[in-house]
Amino acid sequence: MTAIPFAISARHKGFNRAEVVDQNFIEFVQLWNGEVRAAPRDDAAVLPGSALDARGFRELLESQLISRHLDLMARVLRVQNKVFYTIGSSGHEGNAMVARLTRHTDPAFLHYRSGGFMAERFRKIPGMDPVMDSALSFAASKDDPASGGRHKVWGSKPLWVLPQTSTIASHLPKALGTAVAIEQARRIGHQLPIPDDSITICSFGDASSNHATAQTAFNTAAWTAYQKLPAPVLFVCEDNGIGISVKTPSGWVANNYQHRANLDYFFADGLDMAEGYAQVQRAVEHCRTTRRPTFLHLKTTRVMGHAGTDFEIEWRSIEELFAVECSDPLLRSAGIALESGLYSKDELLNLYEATRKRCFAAAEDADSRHRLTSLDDVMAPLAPYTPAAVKAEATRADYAEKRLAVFGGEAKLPEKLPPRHLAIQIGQALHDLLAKYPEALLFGEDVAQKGGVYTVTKGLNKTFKGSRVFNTLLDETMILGLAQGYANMGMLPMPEIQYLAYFHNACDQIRGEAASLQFFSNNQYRNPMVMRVASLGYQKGFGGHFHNDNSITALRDIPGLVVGCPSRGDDAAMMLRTLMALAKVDGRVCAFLEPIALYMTKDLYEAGDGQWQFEYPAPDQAMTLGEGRVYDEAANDLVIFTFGNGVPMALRAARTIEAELKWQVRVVDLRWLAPLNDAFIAAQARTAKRILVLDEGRKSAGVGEGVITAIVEGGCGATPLHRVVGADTFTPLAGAALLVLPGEADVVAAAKELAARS
Ligand SMILES: Cc1ncc(C[n+]2csc(CCOP(=O)(O)OP(=O)(O)O)c2C)c(N)n1
Ligand SMILES: [Mg+2]
Repeated sequence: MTAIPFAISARHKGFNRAEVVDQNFIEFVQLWNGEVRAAPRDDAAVLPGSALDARGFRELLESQLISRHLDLMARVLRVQNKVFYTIGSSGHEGNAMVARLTRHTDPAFLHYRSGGFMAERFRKIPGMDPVMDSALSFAASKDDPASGGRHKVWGSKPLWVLPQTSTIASHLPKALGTAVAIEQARRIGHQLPIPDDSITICSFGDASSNHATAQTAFNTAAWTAYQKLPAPVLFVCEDNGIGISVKTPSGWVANNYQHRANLDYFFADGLDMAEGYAQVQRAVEHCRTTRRPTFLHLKTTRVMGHAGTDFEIEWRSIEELFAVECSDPLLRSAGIALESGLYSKDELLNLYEATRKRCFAAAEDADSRHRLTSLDDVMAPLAPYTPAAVKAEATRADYAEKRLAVFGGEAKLPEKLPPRHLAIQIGQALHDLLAKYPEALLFGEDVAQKGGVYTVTKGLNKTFKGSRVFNTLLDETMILGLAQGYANMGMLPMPEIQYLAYFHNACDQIRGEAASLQFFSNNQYRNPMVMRVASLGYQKGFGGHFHNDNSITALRDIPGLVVGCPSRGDDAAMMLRTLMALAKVDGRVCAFLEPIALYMTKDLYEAGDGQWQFEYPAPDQAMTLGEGRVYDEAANDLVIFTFGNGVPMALRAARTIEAELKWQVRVVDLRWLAPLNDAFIAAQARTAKRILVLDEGRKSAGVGEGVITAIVEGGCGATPLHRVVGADTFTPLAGAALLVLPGEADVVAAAKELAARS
């Protein structure tokens, strides 16, 4: 190995380390006086002892240089407002080896320092141009093929690079989920969009490896392999020894992962392609052939700081900076190029400058293209909705044979049976949907043999078997990561979250990840799913806050997410059909909130009246997104807007109000909580003399706030209005719970208050 002259970097004490790194390369080549050790232009075995041949090395070097010059270009053009992102890949260009040794059909979930990887992967499809495509992304151009100008992401539809968010480690669960899905497809007879022996690649930094979201993926990968189940994921930890300004303790990554059972550790020198290539190759081959989770510890460095805004010279010593800059892998690559005789000094410098020119030219071209200039343009891929196709899909009932088999004959079809309550009808609807969609999967904690805590999923595991209905390990982040993985592979996942309170510790998997994929990929990638969540308060079985969480605020503001909440069994069945159709047709991420307290509710007014049981809707029945249910449309003395537990509560209160105030009361079940149907709400409000908003959630940031806004903005702000809503508190155990949640008496009292006002 040619020694890298420390003196080169040391002579540059400038503030702009990008310029220093750039100059280092040029001077390194100019001053190189090593010996040419291989026969010049020897195409085979250029690098003694290396698996790399001449062509391989040339192409990798070219990819590394493209990545480097994209970084350098970004630093220059950022200040001219032609480029809007300066987190670079400099020092990590060795990851190009991972791209070369894998296939473009191996789904990749990449660290933000993946310029080298991308440039190399672009070679896999002739005619693609990594420089122009990347420049368009840097410039936030509408023509950016990855995100349509929404973000600088590493992404490509033809190259199977699913764009990632900046939330470090958040992509590890879905990368593992995709690996699990690749294997599970065979077991459920699902045709994969990629070859059966594909692996997934997931890269991240050394500091990120400590994150809880990374750890859950490592743990689940090992948990899977421990049971001898395949999980062909290649975790690539790009270890540059630092996270922004915090150093990773020396040796920590190796120490932490070298001996983890069922996570097979490999090391590769990403700073030196002569050494590293065969090491990366071993890891990739191990992952592909054994189908075991593989941890590739790739040694990298970080030159030019964390981002363009990171002036390292302000917070670390110049000696340390010099040392880091001397470990620049491009200097090592230049050394290999020269000592192998593959390039003369002039040829190498010419290539270096030609690549610079190419990157600047592409950037100038990108700067002249369209940008996103209207809100409609920005939002176009966020929440696709094709109502006619969704309706056709939701009401498609061409699976009669399968239904007969699942339910056990004509007479046992649920629509032929007497009216039933919510839990039963959700179970029946899930049977129907698993019959309708062979690619649908249902999974979560305790959902299989036990049928869930409330037996809603009872029988599904028996009917559809363990590869379609199964228990997961106890980890909500991973449940939702798995869901994204299955969806990435074209399946229709229905993950269950056991209680709404426990959604919150995995919220980012929906908020930051699943719901954002269509947006950041310009709708080229979709991860459709229907997440079922046992939700809300008032239940008599389990008390206390965590089984009675009444806040859906964390779901309401997630862009693009659909949230539905039925109050009765027939609505639940029809809503589920629509949600699955939204997922299938438009790729939407959906949440289905099941009010636990209504699971077993059979009666409405009096014990034994059976009035909260309904006939199961035939499979060609569904409801439209946003369509509410109105009880007593003609009544207008008082209109109560509500959802979930509030619906039967409002209907009971309405009886008292009718008796005591002689008002005709209309109850409006919103059913869809996100997006709220503002037009529907306003239309109902317009014909109301008085309005109550009954929201079982909390006062702050609850659904009620949205309903009132829709009423006011719909022009009905002058109508006497009152809100009945939960308190801003956690829910206590036992009877005290009813002090914080709205009750029937509160609804009646609120109506009387309105009466006193008018
Ligand atoms: C969840 C989360 N927390 C914090 C950040 C801010 N942040 C961005 S990069 C970074 C350091 C990551 O270091 P490392 O994983 O070693 O990657 P490197 O940048 O060194 O390649 C931090 C803290 C983030 N993006 N996401
Ligand atoms: Mg790091």
